[in-house]
Amino acid sequence: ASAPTTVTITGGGGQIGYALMFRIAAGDMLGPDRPVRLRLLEIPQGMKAAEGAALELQDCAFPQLVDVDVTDDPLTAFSGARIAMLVGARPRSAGMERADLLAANAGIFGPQGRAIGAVADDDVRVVVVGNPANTNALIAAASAAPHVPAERFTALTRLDHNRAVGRLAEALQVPAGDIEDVTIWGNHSASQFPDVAHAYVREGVMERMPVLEALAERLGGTEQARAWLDDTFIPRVARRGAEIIEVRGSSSVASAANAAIDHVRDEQLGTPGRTWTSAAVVSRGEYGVPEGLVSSFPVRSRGVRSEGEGYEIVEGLDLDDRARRLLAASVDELVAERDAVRALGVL
Ligand code: NAX
Repeated sequence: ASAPTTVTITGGGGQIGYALMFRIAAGDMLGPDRPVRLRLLEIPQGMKAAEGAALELQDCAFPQLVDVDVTDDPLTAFSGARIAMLVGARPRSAGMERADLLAANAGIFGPQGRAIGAVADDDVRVVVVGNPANTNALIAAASAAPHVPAERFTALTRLDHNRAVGRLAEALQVPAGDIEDVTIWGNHSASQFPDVAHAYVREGVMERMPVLEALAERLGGTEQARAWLDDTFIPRVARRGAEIIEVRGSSSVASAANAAIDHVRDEQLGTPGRTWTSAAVVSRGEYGVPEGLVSSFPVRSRGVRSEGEGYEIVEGLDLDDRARRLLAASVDELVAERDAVRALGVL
């Protein structure tokens, strides 16, 4: 058997942590034949919940789960971590200003980034789930430098991506697995731009039809399809988190954990065929997104077998004026978040 892969989950006593760890231990993320060691990081108030979850993990007797540690010390939690899933964050409380929220989270993601730089595996991959995810990833990456290259840090927009796929599948009455090459651009926030201009619906083994054409067929014309995208699809995807809270009475948990698993699995094992998915990764200036920002892009991975492999931005897609405007608006928000963090002296 191969050596166990160490996966560190922060916020292991929280809701998403609870929904994540059983699926990881069951092999849903790295495959059924890769042994896993889980490390759960919590703050003192969350330790009991995480310890209880660890007891339940033992009671599952998962064949691939080698060990579970629960700790409130980042240096212990990230020691040897190959995969770090940063879920625990400071939520926005009533009346909290954006600058206070960013400062509180800088106080979490700065030290965690430093700990990752100090003790994680040389080839660690980090995904930030805790909000504001893009900017928290930026802070963690800056804090891990120079030990870990910034490209190893990503933020989760796969839930937005999966939500967009789900909406299209529903509208077109096809299985979600038949929708390909949707893109989420920008920030994981209401300003995100879910883009279907390059997306297809698979029809049989060899055929695929542009989503826009399929929508036009169903809705009675291209104009109707465009109106549906602008007035229904984009706002509903961007506001889906709020919709879940309204209907369910609690925020997205299982779907968020599922998206985090999809994100890590596709990076580690590779995206299928020539299709792509969405993830927030460090920009090198692609599509006019300022260098260094952590923004959502269309990405592919051929899997991580050696250092430096992982998500790569799909380049060369044509963006029309409307798409450029929508992306720029979300990027402006990322710039404002980065500048607010800089003003705090964090970056
Ligand atoms: P919970 O409040 O249930 O759990 C968070 C846990 O993190 C708590 O147990 C808390 O004690 C712990 N924690 C806080 N600070 C910590 C620190 N410094 N080190 C370690 N642990 C710490 O929230 P949950 O529902 O699990 O959501 C977690 C985060 O995911 C939130 O920030 C939430 O906004 C974010 N989300 C991000 C999504 C995305 O797509 N990127 C979607 C779902 C979710 O909203």
